[in-house]
Amino acid sequence: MFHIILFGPPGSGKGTQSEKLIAEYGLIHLSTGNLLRSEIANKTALGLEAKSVMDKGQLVPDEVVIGMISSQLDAHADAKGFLFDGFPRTVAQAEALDKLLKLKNSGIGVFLALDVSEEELVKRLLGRGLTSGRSDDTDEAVIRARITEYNAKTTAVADYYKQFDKVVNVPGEGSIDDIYASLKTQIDARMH
Ligand code: B4P
Repeated sequence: MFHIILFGPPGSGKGTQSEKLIAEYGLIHLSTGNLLRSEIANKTALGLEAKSVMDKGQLVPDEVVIGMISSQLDAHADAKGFLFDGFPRTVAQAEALDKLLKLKNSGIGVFLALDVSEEELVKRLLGRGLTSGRSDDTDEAVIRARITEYNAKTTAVADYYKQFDKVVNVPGEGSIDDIYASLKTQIDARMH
């Protein structure tokens, strides 16, 4: 099993690159953002709780997100590997993932971190907000709150994986295809 974590701030290109990576490597794509939006669309109790948090640009409680990932891992027990997109976003989520996958020393394949400047992130997300209908993309204050939440709670996740030598930083500005080529080079160097 080879697992990839695609990491980076909101709007760094995780969702965009994930679509291309799963097509290439045949991994199961687990995006906690997509899973949460699907709960919201289906008007579940979990979705109602998540929506009020997401609309403020904050992180959904760890136990909710970990529960969702746990069910997905069970549902895809025969997968050849997972591509985690937007998860883990806290150190508690990272530790829970190790337990769920029964990994020693965070034995994932690679942790790919996309680097993008804050101004570029805001520009991209406001741009997506014009067409996506995502309520967390239309208000610049909410976008800035998501970035603040990332800096406060999520950057520590990269430090967690650094102790196991899993982190590779990849420039996330430039063309989508060039960024994809850089990600692919890093994965191929570790996959075989
Ligand atoms: P996510 O759905 O993970 O969303 P994201 O951070 O906005 O997105 P992503 O990085 O995937 O955006 P993409 O680049 O595809 O999270 C949303 C919310 O859900 C969070 O704020 C939180 O509340 C909650 N949540 C999710 N996971 C959680 C967890 N584990 N724990 C707690 N809460 C959680 O797209 C951005 C835009 O950039 C697009 O318009 C795209 O077209 C564009 N773009 C991409 N690459 C580009 C490039 N190279 N150049 C120019 N534009 C580009």
